[in-house]
Amino acid sequence: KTIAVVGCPFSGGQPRVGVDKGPIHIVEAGLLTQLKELGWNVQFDGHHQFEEISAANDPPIGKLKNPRFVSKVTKAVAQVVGDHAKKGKLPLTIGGDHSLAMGTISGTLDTYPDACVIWIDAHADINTSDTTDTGNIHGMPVSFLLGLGSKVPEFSWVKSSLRPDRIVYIGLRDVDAGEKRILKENNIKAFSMHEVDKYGIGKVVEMALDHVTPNRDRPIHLSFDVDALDPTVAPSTGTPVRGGLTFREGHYICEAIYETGLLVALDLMEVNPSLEDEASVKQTVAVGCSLVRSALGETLL
Ligand code: DIR
Ligand code: MN
Ligand code: MN
Ligand code: MN
Repeated sequence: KTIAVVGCPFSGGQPRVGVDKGPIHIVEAGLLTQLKELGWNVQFDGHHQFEEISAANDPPIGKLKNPRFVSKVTKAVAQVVGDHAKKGKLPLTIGGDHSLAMGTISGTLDTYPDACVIWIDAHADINTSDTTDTGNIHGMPVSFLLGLGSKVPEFSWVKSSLRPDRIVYIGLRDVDAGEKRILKENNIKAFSMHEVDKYGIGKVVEMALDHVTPNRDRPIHLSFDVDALDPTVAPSTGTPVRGGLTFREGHYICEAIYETGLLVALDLMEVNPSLEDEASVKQTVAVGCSLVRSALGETLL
């Protein structure tokens, strides 16, 4: 079985420079070799190349910042991810900021219309073009995939066929008021850190899987924002929030999803090697690599 690695050096969905260097550091840290050692065939055609659209040529559409740039890049990523998936490969997309998931999940849904999404994050990333306070599109990909909010023609290509009962969150702890309303109104299942504390991670993952794939038969797209982890575990990320997943809780999620045998696509997002000191960067990059290994079959024994 082949992993197709899609490196996405992209930061246009949020304001902090450096998250575009995430995939470069993660590949340089040896992830591809590590995956080969797990027995995978690894295909890597180099980091995704795209022409930047400068902010001067990309004024906001409504509140959305860098809308044309984000749309162009994520659309290209949707195509690449979809092509790999249709050839039976497992796309691993390394970000870059989480707006990229508009593309990766569109590619997955195009290939597997009945796929479900497990979204690991401190944030719900479900603001609409109407509710967003920041205008940063990395806080909105889920709303586009669900087809919520006012339509933005620039993003009409996004697969908006994801059903609200086919996505589940784990790790939330920084959710905007408008997002809380959207989650409630659409009955979207979310396990915040409160539920992780209450039930333990083993039970939470089981309940999450029971929600999106009760018969354990639907393809799973795992989208992992490294800021789901506690900042002591993954410090180098753009919007750290205290009180996050431990090292083991993060890895357990990945291991348990691998064990289902249903994983068809994986995102690792928001590693920013320009933030915090050198040791923190090294630690965050290493954790990113080990999360991916766990999701792709590495076991402790
Ligand atoms: C905030 C922060 N909810 C926003 N979101 C994210 O900008 O919409 N931070 N994703 O990482
Ligand atoms: Mn986040
Ligand atoms: Mn983010
Ligand atoms: Mn995110």
